[in-house]
Amino acid sequence: MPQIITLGESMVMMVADQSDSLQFVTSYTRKIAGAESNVAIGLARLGHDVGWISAIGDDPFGTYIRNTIRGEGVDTSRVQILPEYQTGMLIKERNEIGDPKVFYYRRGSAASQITPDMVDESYFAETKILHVTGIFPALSETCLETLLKAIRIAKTKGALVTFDPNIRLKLWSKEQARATLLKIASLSDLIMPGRKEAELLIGTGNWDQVQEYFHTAGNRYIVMKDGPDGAFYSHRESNEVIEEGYAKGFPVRRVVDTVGAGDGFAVGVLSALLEGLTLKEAVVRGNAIGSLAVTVQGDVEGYPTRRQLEEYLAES
Ligand code: KDG
Repeated sequence: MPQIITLGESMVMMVADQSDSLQFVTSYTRKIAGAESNVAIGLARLGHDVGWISAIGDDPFGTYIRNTIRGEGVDTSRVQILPEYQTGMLIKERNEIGDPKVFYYRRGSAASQITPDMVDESYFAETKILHVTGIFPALSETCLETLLKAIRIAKTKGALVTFDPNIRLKLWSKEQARATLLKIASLSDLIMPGRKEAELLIGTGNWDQVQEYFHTAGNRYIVMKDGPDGAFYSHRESNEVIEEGYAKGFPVRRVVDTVGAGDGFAVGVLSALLEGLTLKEAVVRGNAIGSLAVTVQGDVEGYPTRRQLEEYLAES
């Protein structure tokens, strides 16, 4: 049984081969997208035992997604095939500068039909970390209920609940996102918003206020990502400060695509905490993997193996 579990939707991703508006693009390269499976893949590359709960359609893209994720060493035994629904799709523009535009074709997808009965308690027997993001609960009411059930199970097993808000305003309104994500935050041990996400959630990206807000809400670990500059972190246990500070980002020579960097950051943080490292060390590793992720076009291609990570940290 996996030590880390995550759940969410993955989609086939078509990345435009030409950097034009999609109206003029004539060919695409096929890849995989999905924040939670990105994290699962990154953790498996570092040698961790990770499971991904999801659903796919009975279609070639679903098979491609499941087989690729399984091929990375992630346990996909809890991925259900729902023949009446299709696997979702995402199309991404190619950009020379800045974040690329993405277009979703995912409404009513197989993953949006996931229901709480698809999550069984026995799967959590050895779980140390449950990782959730704000994308899955935005897909449907039953996805939200499923996520809340997974959190309830994880808590009864004493697992750490980690939460990346990953706010996607193409999926819901600001008000809906804020209400639901603050509820999930209050159930989590660790929250890692970006500065803009903190602003949307609590009305400020000021680190002192962010720290106070989420510690008061019950989070033991808070990490606020500050883009390529680095990340703030704070760890408190029963109001006692264990550590807090700021870890600088790693310099990147050429940014190709920033999508997937936040998930890479999560891979670094979660893997390090699982290995018993401090939050500061976890954030440094998160920054390292985030910086590797932006050097390539796909979400996960830049995530390192254990050896690559060690070499990169030694050289930096
Ligand atoms: O974090 C990267 C994800 O945003 C990307 O893979 C697509 O999961 C995705 C989504 O729903 O936007």
